[in-house]
Amino acid sequence: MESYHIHALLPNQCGSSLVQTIDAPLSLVWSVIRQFDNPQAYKQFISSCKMCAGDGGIGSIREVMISTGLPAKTSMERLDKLDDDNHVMDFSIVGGEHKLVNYSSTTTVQEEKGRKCVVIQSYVVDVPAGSSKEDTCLFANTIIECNLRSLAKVSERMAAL
Ligand code: A8S
Repeated sequence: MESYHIHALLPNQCGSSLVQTIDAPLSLVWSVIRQFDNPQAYKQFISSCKMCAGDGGIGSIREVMISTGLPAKTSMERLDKLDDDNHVMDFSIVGGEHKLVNYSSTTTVQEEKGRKCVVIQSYVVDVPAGSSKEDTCLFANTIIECNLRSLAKVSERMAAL
């Protein structure tokens, strides 16, 4: 499972991986993550999302509108992998108005003891000219940490129903 998160980094790139334990069954958590056409199901900072190509399968493209207050307006994102057997999803950012150029990420879910699971999200992104690896990763990590905490909340609420 860890091997999904090993990404080669070019000299001008940085990356990281974030881990979240969730007190809900894997099948439920995966059902929330896998909906490429509905990232707002758990991601923060998104005001809306529209599909530009595909219907949520591999190769689909979505355009995500970002809420005000962030240094970003839109993001065009392509679904690169959706593996329902191993619970792995990859997507890349292919355009938009923001500073995460060449961003690509992998999200996996694994079962833990009990009714728990562990979600790992890793990514690679270009470091923009005039910025440092540390600042670029800190920015992306902050967003992803918020999203993973939100995924945990949403899933745990659903699991309690
Ligand atoms: C994800 C991860 C990230 C999304 C970032 C890091 C983003 O959607 C936001 C602000 C930005 O400046 C970049 O898994 C971008 O979605 C909230 C628009 C890409």
